[in-house]
Amino acid sequence: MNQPKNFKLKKILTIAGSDSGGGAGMQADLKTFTALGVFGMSAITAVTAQNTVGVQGVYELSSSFVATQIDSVMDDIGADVIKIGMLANKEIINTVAKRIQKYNIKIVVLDPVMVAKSGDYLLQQDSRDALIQKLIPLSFVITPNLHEAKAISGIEIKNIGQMKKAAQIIFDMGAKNVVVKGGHLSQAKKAVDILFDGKTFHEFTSVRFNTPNTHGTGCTFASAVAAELAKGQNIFTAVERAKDYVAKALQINKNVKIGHGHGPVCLGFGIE
Ligand code: PXL
Repeated sequence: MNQPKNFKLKKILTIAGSDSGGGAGMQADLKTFTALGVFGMSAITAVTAQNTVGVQGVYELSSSFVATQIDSVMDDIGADVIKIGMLANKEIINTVAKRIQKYNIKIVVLDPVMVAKSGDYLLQQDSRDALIQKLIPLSFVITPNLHEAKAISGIEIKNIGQMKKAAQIIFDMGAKNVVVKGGHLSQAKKAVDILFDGKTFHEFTSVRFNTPNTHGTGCTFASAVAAELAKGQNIFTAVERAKDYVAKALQINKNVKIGHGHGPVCLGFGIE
């Protein structure tokens, strides 16, 4: 594809864990960035030994080596947007917060990853307060699912009214925008996500797909939001397009068999 002479490629740094199975984590992030036409870079926080069935092991990198990776990228290449996924522990959270401040990154998409679908912990349980205190105030948008929204806000979430209440509480912690993803809301026929920008609650509704291939949905969604923001979209349009992207990915992947469990959402091609 020929780009016009004045084309300015947008760059995103994902700070996230590696999923050896290729379905979630930084693998999902980089595939999504590529599919949406932005240049992806990575600082790995933890390496998981993982497949579509579960997580067999987690190896956390030292926070100082996470910092070194971020410095390597920022000192030479730079980033228009930072997307954050699995952070593993509070030392890494503190380091990432300091680097965001050092490099004065304004567009930070925070996916507050806590637990894998298999139930394995991706953030040590004593680290929630550090996430709230250090990273939420630095984030342009945070994208919790219902489980994470409950853990952060401290309230029970069983309906759309409570999703809005949680979004308000998390907004008051300092995030500029909050997307509470309602995909796990039981009994609902549609998947409803709430975006709160401090003034208005926007509701995004989509059909629920009947597919086992849902691994990496959260990473893919947050990465698509990050890509659209990098390309200059406002938060409403970025969320709208990211939802659309995930819906298309779920359509495309539904007949693909990868592994014996929950197959990946994002194959990285076939949409654009
Ligand atoms: O989907 C959350 C997530 C994020 N990062 C890594 C993961 C997962 C889920 O399995 O493995 C590395």
